[in-house]
Amino acid sequence: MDTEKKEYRLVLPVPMYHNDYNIWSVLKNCIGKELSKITMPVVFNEPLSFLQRMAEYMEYSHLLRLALQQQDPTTRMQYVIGFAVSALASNWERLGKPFNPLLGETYELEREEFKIICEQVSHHPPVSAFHAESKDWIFHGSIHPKLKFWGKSVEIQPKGTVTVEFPKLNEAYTWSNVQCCVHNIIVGKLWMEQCGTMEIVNHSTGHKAHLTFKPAGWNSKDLHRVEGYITDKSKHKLFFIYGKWTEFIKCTDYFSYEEYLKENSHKFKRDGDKSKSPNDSPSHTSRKVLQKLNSLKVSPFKSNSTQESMDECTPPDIPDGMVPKSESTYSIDIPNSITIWKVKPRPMQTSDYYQFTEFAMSLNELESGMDKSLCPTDSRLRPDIRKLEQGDIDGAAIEKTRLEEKQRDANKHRKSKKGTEWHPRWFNQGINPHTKQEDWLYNGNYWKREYTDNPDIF
Ligand code: CLR
Repeated sequence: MDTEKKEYRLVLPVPMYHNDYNIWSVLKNCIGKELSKITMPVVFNEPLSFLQRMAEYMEYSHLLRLALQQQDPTTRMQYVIGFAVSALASNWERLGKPFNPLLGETYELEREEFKIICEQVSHHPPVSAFHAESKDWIFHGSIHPKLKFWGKSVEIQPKGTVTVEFPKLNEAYTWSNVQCCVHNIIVGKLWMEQCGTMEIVNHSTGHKAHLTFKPAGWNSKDLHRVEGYITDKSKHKLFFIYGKWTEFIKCTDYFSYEEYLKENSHKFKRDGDKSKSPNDSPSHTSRKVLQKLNSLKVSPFKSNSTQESMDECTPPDIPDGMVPKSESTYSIDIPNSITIWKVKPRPMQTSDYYQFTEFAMSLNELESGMDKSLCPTDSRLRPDIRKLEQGDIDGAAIEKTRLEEKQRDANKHRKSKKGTEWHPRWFNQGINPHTKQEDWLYNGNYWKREYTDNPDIF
């Protein structure tokens, strides 16, 4: 048996090419278009496919093992919260665009504690499905990232739910990820935040976690903050959860939190007053953007966006081009708290490697022996991603165009011939028994490693 601990690569083969292209110069011609249909120059990409990016949810999967070790469903919920939030941590400062997976592309990852298989199951709309399992848990879901372009920011909603199952306990949890906003598309340095609410439901016991990912405000005190509580089935608040999705998640009992609030109420009042300053209204920022958009004869609010999503992640009052700084002095520590999750530091040279985490660095590695076992549609075998990873930008661009054209031709061919519709190989569309909603469910066959009739997508 394999007793030796496997070692994975810690950096990419070459440092990235730092481009000084302006993203606005590409996107200004694309307002109103569906962003998944826009071909972006390869210099805006990071050398990973979105399927590999999805596998990054697994970085802290040991939290699911810890969850299962807890006797009490409320403490299990705490670790599931830790897992759900930690899954988003690798997004911090990652502003490269992962490659759009090709229809039928797959990605597998086998690690000590788990294995995961991902497949691009639909191209328009783009839907990526995944199924991960260990001896203790199953984690699966599908993601359909919907991009909306507001002018100075891009809003990405990862539609779809994810499910964690603990078969030994007959317990299942589901939630949906919050939306992500990329700011400063027109001028300044890009930055990103995740905001909105996340509700994690334990379908067996009725416990719920209600988490709010806060948008950065004027004084940036809330940048990256996550806050919320756990309730039982009769909606009693049991625990208070707080932290930052980029750093840590802590938990304390709800009584300690209320006591803490009472004792510190003077602090919070002052902060609240400040944020309601009367001269918050139409900022210099938005006026400038509107002028710019007017001159292009487009309305930032006319695209196919809805008002409802506008409310979740309102453009912050941060002056154009500026990046909010997280205020480290404002660090709450509430009595009786325990730390559920803490982020691992990024590798030293991360800024020369697309801000990758150590885990991300290893995802496109062709490990020894893989050439024999890998499914021929695996992301690791994509020539455009490999070329970008090796620093060959021109080669990557040529390959990317070739693959996209090849995909278009194949689609056209299938459309013109009856009985040749596309069917994913490892997932079937079905109803998620917990949410009763449509989902993509794994058919259990991938790891048999019988890869015949592979579509020729590369
Ligand atoms: C965020 C976490 C979600 C799943 C998800 C879906 C789409 C991803 C997004 C995450 C992170 C940001 C992302 C986006 C697709 C494109 C965008 C990678 C992982 C990058 C930053 C590209 C932005 C380029 C614009 C400026 C055009 O659960």
